[in-house]
Amino acid sequence: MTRRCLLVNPWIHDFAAYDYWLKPLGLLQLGGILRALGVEVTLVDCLNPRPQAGLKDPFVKVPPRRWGGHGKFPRTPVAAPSPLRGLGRPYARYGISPLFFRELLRRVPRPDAVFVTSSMTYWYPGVREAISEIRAHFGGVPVVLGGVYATLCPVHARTCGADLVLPGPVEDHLDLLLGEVLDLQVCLPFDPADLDALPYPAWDLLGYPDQLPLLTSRGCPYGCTYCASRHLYPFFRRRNPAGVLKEIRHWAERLKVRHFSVYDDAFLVAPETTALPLLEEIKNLPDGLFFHCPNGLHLREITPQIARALREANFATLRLGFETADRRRQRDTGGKASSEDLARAVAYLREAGYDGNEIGVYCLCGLPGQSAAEVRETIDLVRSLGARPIVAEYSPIPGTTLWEEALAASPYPLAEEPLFQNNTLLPCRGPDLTDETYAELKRRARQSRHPVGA
Ligand code: B12
Repeated sequence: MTRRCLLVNPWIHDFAAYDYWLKPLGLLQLGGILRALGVEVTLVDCLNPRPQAGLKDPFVKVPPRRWGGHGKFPRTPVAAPSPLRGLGRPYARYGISPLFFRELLRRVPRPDAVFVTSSMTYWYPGVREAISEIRAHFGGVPVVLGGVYATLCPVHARTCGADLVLPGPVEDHLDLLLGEVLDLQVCLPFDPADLDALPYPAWDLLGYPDQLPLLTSRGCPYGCTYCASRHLYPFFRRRNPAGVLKEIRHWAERLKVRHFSVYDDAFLVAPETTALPLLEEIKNLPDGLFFHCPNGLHLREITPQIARALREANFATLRLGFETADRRRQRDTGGKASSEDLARAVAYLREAGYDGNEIGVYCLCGLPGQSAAEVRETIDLVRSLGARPIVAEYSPIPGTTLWEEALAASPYPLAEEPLFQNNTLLPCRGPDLTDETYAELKRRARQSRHPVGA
């Protein structure tokens, strides 16, 4: 008997949210795997305000999309959850209306299981709301929760109403999902440990492939103290460049995708293995494909050859992971990059033809023990090198090396309440990083835009 599964990408509840190349990659990877096994798969995407199942959401306006495949989400003010109420900041649900969600659920044939994904830990209220709606509609159908939040906060995630919380990569749970949840006795036609053998994500279910994410590797060989990559993926594994290229061609032809976002944590690390051969081949693809790197690139790997290859392969959005100009903190957080590495990388990228505004450099702000002066110095250094500083507020993440320090530095109960892990709260800031100083730093970074061509 054919099994049916429903995939749900839940809402975001936050003070602010913007769709920066955000797509539910893990959930649709699961969809691709299930389909390859003959399971019927449907998607309900709370973050997609465009028509779904041929229906329009009459309660929200569809915001325009920007070149490259990003844009605003529909925003509906909602009451902040009680732990955040005292802050007096407006809070909202981003995505479709709950009434439309219910209507979409009504259209879905009763599934054998519902799979819900999760992203930022502090977005769990959207997960909880989605699961409660699913339960009300499909009482008795098992609901399984996975994703980043489920992996980083598995105990807390059990309070969201799912029958099963499965932390970690979905491939680790296939025996359980197929055998126990779906009662399906199948032999996997691929090796789940081989990234090149996994079926493609079921992107055709998405309905608006204005850009699609690519993952050429999992994990990162660096162990930066603020980052959860090691915890999410303990081993650094890469795909074969030929396989990635084939996937790019597939989506460009099948879904007419023109923009791809690279989600890797370490795309450029050891570039001769994947990135360089891939970039060389991308150059030979038909014109009009663009690539975006919203996740910080390792700047030590940027050589003149890599810089030219990125440019020639139409890598239009670059974000470099610099984080701080403070030498001691550079070393103490993992030694990923020095100020000299930044200077070299920016110079090579400029030589390769990138405009200063196209080279976005992440500057972490609000790390435990970090002064406002350090952030200012970092912004100024980036600016002086001819690149664009981007302030990235620190989000304390369970399981990271910096977690204990974060707990000690924060006035909030970060461990008990993931809502306080929200980067926009600057939950670990020191006393000198007042709201006014933070606003001044943001202005300073914004004003750092260079005249075009400079
Ligand atoms: C791409 C990315 C972004 C993109 C897009 C966001 C997105 N798609 O969610 C951008 C650049 C916008 C972004 C922004 C930020 N990000 Co980010 N991002 C990532 C990144 C690199 C990849 C996420 C991803 O899609 N991975 C690929 C897919 C395949 O993985 P996945 O969805 O997790 O799915 C796997 C499993 O979870 C599981 N799974 C998934 N769904 C399901 C469902 C079921 C049922 C099951 C069983 C399993 C399962 O199987 C999949 C295969 O293994 C992660 C790091 C990482 N390695 O995961 C950080 C990460 C999620 N981001 C993080 C942070 C800190 C941020 C920022 C706060 C950074 C900043 N200071 O500005 C901002 C916040 C944005 C906001 N508005 O709040 C943190 C998490 C913070 C937190 N508290 O939760 C992470 C973990 C990185 C880190 N530094 O440690 N991010």
